Amino acid sequence: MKKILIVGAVGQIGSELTMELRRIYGNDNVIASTRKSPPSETVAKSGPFEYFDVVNKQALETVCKKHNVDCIVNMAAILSAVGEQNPMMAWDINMNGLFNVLEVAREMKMEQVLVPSSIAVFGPGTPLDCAPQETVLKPSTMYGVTKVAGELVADYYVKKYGLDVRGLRYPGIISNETLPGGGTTDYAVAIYYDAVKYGKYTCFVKEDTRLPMMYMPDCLKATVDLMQADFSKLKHHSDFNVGAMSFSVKDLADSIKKYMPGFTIDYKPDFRQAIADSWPDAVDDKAAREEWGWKPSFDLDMMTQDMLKVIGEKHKKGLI
Ligand code: AKB
Repeated sequence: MKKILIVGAVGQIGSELTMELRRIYGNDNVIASTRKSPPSETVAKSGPFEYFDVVNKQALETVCKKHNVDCIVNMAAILSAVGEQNPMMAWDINMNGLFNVLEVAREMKMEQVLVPSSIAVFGPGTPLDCAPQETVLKPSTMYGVTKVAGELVADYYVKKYGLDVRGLRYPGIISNETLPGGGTTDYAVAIYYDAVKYGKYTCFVKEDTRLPMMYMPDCLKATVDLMQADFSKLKHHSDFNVGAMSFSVKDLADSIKKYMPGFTIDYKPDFRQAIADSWPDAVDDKAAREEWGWKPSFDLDMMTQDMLKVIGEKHKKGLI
């Protein structure tokens, strides 16, 4: 891979993935892009940056030609909670954006496309205790619908055109660099910020809500490992389950209390409870482990210690 375009480089995963790929492939070889929000100083100063809307195919094509892009990582998406407020916008950005990415990659004969999926593909009918790789995919959110359709479309491009398209079903991602926006699993990030700032947190899902989660360093590793995997060895392409941790909100709060004994939590469940209840507790990621060697590193307490340390330092410096 010579030139990688990251679409959605200002978001939670996109911003950190940009820096990780710049570290691996060189700053000038990773073009960050977004629709309108300005990038962080780190992203803006370390390499090329472009503004365009992924639903505008011509704009995407122009940027790809300008930089001789041969790999697109499409991180632009409307997530589950915001998608329920505006389903048509979720469809437009998630599906039409994806089609543009795949079409431009096909027309320009690119080397690779990475299109993320999510645990949101699961829903009623999926075994919720540990979702298998192959199972019923009947999500109840528009975000989930676009992710199921996205996986199918991506696999179609692999079969029909021989395009190298890959993707993983991200669980809730927890990080301390860029805040997530508009997802159901956002509580697992917000809890750390509120713990540091106020010593307490009001959670929008119930304490026994248990979902699959992953710390950002593992998320970056999973993404890069899949991008670097030997395509000929992959049996799956755009729908890999990737597991790391599975914990309830109570487990999460208890983990924080180990390092901040005064921390308190209360619960005010809202519409996101139903979304969380439709997703599995954990996922079976045997296919990812067998086909490209996936192995996570962080457990809940390791993550909590790191999150509290980094967010605590930011707080002391007045950055949050
Ligand atoms: C969301 O909560 O919508 C996302 C996801 C699990 O894909 N974080």
